[in-house]
Amino acid sequence: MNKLIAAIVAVIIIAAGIGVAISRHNKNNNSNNPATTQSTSTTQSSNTQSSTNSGPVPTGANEISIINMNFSPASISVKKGTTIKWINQDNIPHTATENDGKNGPSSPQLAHGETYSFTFNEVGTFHYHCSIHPNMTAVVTVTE
Ligand SMILES: [Cu+2]
Repeated sequence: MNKLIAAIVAVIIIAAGIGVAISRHNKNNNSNNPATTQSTSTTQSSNTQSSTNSGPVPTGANEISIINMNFSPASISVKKGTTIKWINQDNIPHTATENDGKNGPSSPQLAHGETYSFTFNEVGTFHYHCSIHPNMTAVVTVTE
C-alpha cells in the first residue's frame, strides 16, 4: 500500500511539474506577445523620432537650427542684448538675412555646419529670411 501511495504521489508530483511547465510555456508565449508589441512600438517611436528630426531640432539657448529648409524655432523671443547663433544643419547653403531694413541679422552664406551669430541691441520685431530661399522666413522678437 505504501508503494501505491508513493506511486500516486509521484504521479501527482509529475502532473504538477507538467502543469508548471505548461503554465511557464504559456507565460513565455504571453510575454512574447508584449515583446512583439514592444518592438512594434519601438518602431513607431523611431518613426516619431525621424519625423521629429524633420521638424524642430533641440538647440541650445538662443540657438536657431537651419534644417530641412526651415529656421527652427521659426519664432523666438529674447531680451535686448542677446546674441543668437544660427547653425546650418542642411547640406545646402542658407543665410539669415533681415528684411525689415533694421539692424538685424545679415549673415554670409552658411555651408553645412557653419554658424552665424548676431547680437540684438534694439527692441523690436526682426523678420528675416534666407536670401537663397526667400520662402524660408522666421522672426526674432526682442524685448527690454
Ligand atoms: Cu536657404
